[in-house]
Amino acid sequence: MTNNQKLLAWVDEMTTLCQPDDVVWFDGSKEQQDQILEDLKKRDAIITLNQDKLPNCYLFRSHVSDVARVEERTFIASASEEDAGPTNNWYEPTALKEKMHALYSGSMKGRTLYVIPFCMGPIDSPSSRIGVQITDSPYVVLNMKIMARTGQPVLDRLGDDGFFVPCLHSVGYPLTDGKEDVAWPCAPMEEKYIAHFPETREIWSYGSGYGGNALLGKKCLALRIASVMARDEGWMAEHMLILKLTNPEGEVRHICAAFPSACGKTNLAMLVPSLSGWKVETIGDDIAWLHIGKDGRLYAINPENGFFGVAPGTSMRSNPNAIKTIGKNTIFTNVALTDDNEVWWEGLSPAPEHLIDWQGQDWTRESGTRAAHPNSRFTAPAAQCPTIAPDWQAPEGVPIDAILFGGRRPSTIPLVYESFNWQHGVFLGSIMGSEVTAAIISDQLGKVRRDPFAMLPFIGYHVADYIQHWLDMAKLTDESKLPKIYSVNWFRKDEDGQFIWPGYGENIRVLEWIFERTAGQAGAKKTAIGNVPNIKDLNTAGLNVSNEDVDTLLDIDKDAWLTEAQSIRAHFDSYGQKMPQVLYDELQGLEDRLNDMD
Ligand code: OXD
Ligand code: MN
Repeated sequence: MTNNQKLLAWVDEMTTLCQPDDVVWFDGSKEQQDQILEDLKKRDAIITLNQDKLPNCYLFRSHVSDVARVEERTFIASASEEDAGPTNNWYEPTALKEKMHALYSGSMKGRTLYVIPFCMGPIDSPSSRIGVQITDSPYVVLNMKIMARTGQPVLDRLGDDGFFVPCLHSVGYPLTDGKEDVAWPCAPMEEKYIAHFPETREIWSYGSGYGGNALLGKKCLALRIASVMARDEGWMAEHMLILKLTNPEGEVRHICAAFPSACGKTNLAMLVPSLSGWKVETIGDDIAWLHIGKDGRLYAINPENGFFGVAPGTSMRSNPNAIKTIGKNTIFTNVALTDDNEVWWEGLSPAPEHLIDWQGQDWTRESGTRAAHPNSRFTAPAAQCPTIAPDWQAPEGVPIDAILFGGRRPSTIPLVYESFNWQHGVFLGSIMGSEVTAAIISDQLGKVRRDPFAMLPFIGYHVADYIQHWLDMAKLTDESKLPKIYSVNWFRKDEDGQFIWPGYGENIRVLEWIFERTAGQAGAKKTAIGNVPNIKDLNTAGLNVSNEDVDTLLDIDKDAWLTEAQSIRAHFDSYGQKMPQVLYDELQGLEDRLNDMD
């Protein structure tokens, strides 16, 4: 198995602390997975789905209180509070370890402690990083098997003295003194801690079994801890999809795109183009690790091995490739169950007469409640995606030609525009935001919630230092070799509140313009905010949108932008003294150019 003394000693130490009944090293084998499934079935903690329609697919229902990432219980425990910055919850590391030590003490009584060696990124990629997760959740083991490369090949790569990020996880529900288990064990909210120790590269998670709180390779390692490693080592860990775009002539470009949640990242990564001859292939749908390659260009790998996608809204219309991906070997969490033992969620298809909802209750169309939880998920192997790029696991990654920053902005922000240069592009990333809609927080309606680089909950250090790191990347190479940077906005609305742009497959028209800009072909007009396509520069053939509406989508409203600039200044100010001065210079430049407009 392994001779890595550090790993063996850590597992011993954690076993003594957590006091499980058993210790199992997860080797990734089918036998071990089958054993885990059997154990879960015995205690009614898993629902076997219709194996003819959905082979090797299972459904889990979480506890009602454990349904999403808990940002208010997520901590960056850096040695100094200043290093966590204004956007993270900070906790003094020694005090936090003491507190959590007490919680972990005996927390796995009556349970099995699993050791999961995992690799974020292809096993043979120099850009990959290894973690080892200790967990008492069999659900986590099954999900980690899909989301990361796991088992013996990881230990082989780790070797006797390789580096790994120790990731300790317990659901926080010890079966002390014969206490009965429940289907979804977890701890009360005030006992949940999702803790990151950036200096020592450690992750300690306690009390939650769900998603990013518990599958520690994803947000905790591949974003929060990796963002710190990336700053120290001169690379970037970003909340971005990666796609491969091929034009009708067979030429290829690679694009990374960052969007806040609920903006259709997975849909864009698996886009079905409405223009014939164009092809989109998927490399990743959530996270990109970017390194400068030998030729000075920026290369991306997808550190993940699967998709942990939001189910509601996913359908044959919105994302047929996702639907095809999740037809087998998939774990569903908190979706509804049909009378045929299949799955259903809002937006999939017209609602059936009868369902069992995500809490296990009978549901009919008259119930007036949601049958699937809004954050219900599928966990599916990336290799099953019909559009997965053949080279999605290339160890060196793929060279990135363009980076897109997007958000949900009903007004002001045009469909697409291009930054003048890298520094201006970093400015575009730093001002990203999404308008708050009635579905979220009503007292903030219409306000823009800023989410720089879509990384707000995922930066493992001070947000201003993170932005400085983006600026510094240009010093590591010749700037002309870096990707061009774009702002996109599919979500402009008209006076009646209707979306102007059809989105989905029609977004290929925007990608086409970007493709051609990277080839120095398509035209654009230089404006106060950046380079914006003229209407003739966009391919509108066969598009069911009037020229007047396309004009609106590309228009720059001086007054709206001056108001936007004020809101950006307040946003920058809220990040304190450390904000790089060049960003204020960019803001001033924007205001000056706007004031020069007629
Ligand atoms: C995710 C998220 O689950 O961004 O990917 O929250
Ligand atoms: Mn995400």
